[in-house]
Amino acid sequence: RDGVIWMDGKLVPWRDANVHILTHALHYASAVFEGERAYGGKIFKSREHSERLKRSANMLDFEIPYTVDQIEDAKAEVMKANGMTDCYVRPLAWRGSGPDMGVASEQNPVRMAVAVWEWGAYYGAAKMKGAKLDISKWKRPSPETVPSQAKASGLYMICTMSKHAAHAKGCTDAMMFDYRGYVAEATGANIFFVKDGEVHTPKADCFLNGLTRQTVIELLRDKQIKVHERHIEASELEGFEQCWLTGTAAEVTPVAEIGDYNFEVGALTHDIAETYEKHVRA
Ligand code: AKG
Repeated sequence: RDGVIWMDGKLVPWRDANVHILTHALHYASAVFEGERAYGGKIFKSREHSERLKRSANMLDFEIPYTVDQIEDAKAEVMKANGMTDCYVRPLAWRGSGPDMGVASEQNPVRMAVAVWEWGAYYGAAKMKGAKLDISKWKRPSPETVPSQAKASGLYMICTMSKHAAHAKGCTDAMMFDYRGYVAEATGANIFFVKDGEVHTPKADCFLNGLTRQTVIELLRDKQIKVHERHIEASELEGFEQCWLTGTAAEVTPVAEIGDYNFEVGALTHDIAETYEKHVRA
């Protein structure tokens, strides 16, 4: 693959952007990242993503040695160097290899990289016809167990396992319940439901309150549509008429099935997907 990656303040060829095998993050998951999309040369909610990256690192007990402005510059620099205007942007920060090996990482340098690449429809054909979701056996843990508002690589472990299980069953992705049994989210996207013209979405109290989730809620409220952020029981799935997923990568993707339940890819789903698309490009 060609192109360059921004790494610790320098642009390095894609193939040379490597780390040492004793990198703390590889052994103990001390890494945080962001997922951003640029549309027409401009990253949607760029500053919010950079601020969240720094906050996520703080939640994992490390400090990124760059200011938000410097992170903004790094993203712009790597996009320009790769000649990209419409792309996915992936900043990553982690604890590198230190003088000693072990769980504690105070002495390990904090490192950072930003990669960009083209990423089309996250769920492929499901963007049009609706995703098919498996129900994961893994539950999103309590915020007393993990820092759920950090976009931390380690928290994706159960997401990867859930998505593998879903793929093995021919599904697009998986929906996870939380530790209490409430509906939580998909493996890399938040979830919304429609019933009687109103929207219901799980309260983000044990999973990441996505920037796309927040944007979609605002866009719906601008349309005078009622949005209920609340705990959703498994038994309610049967009564919902439409369903969609939101995420930077996923954008707004309709859901056609969750386990044995079917949903219509209906008017409101199409409408919010289109409104979101216009909004991010505006
Ligand atoms: C996003 O960029 O929307 C994510 O949350 C990351 C999901 C992924 O990497 O698949």
